[in-house]
Amino acid sequence: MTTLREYLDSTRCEETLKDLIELIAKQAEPIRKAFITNQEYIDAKNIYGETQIALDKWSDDHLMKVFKESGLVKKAASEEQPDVIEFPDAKADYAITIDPLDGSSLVQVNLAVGTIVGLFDNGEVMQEGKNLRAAMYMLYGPMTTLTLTVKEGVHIFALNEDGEYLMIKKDIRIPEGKLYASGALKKDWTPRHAEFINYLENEGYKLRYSGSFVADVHQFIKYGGIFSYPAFKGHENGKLRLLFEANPLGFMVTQAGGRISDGEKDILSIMPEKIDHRVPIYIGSKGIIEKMEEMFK
Ligand code: AHM
Ligand code: MG
Repeated sequence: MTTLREYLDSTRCEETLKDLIELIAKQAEPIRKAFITNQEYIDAKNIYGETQIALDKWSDDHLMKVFKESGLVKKAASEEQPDVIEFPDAKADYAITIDPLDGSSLVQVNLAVGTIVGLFDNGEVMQEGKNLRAAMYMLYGPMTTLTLTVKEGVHIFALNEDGEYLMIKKDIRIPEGKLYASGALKKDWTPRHAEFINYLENEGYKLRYSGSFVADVHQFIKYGGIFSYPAFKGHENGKLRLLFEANPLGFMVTQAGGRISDGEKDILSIMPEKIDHRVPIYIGSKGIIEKMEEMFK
């Protein structure tokens, strides 16, 4: 089986990018370990007598330390922090957008969560998603997997007992499957969103929604369909964030032949106005997203 390094060596990635991708992927192990030691929330001691902090904060601190020490990351924007972090000593020009632990409310019930990463190679984080150089996510489920694109297809690797990632799926293409998901309360949906969901149900689409965006999208990549977190009453821009959630996964899905839309246009062409920029999300199979955009006109 092809290891992550062997795969990276077969691509057009420069050495520093390969090193950075490997370094980030490796952090799945310490993050997974912290699931046990940091299970409860702030100001508590765990069974080993260590002081615990919320796992999403722990993952963020850990990853920022790794980025700083790597000397490869110039800037990072994290869902856990209000400002862009700069690493002035960096010798490379990579800029990272990261959701250290997406779906963190599910950690305490042992459902799949993940780390979502977008990688730019021109030192800036505030730019359109279509400029990403690479995107990746680690999913902590029964297996730890890494889904990766360096603009040469989308591939999935699984972490084995020796801490090595092995390729388990090559060149994923999203089929036109019949799954759907929608966030927000039904009573708060816009009329056009409600009408679209009604259409999907009449067409035989089955509901799949876990509360972890990265885990849900991972499922839609395999089976196809449409995941949404729409605009809803009092939240014209929905809940999910452009930089940390929409762009990296939208880029990934697009590389696999799917699409991401805000209901009207491609999300990857939106210029972020602030770090916390939110956006209504429709992501999944190309055909059904085109149908949705047509219905929304
Ligand atoms: P988080 O990054 O704080 O975990 O929030 C994002 C999560 C997504 O993973 C998920 O799709 C959504 O929020 C679930 O929201 P809700 O609880 O409103 O269904
Ligand atoms: Mg998140």
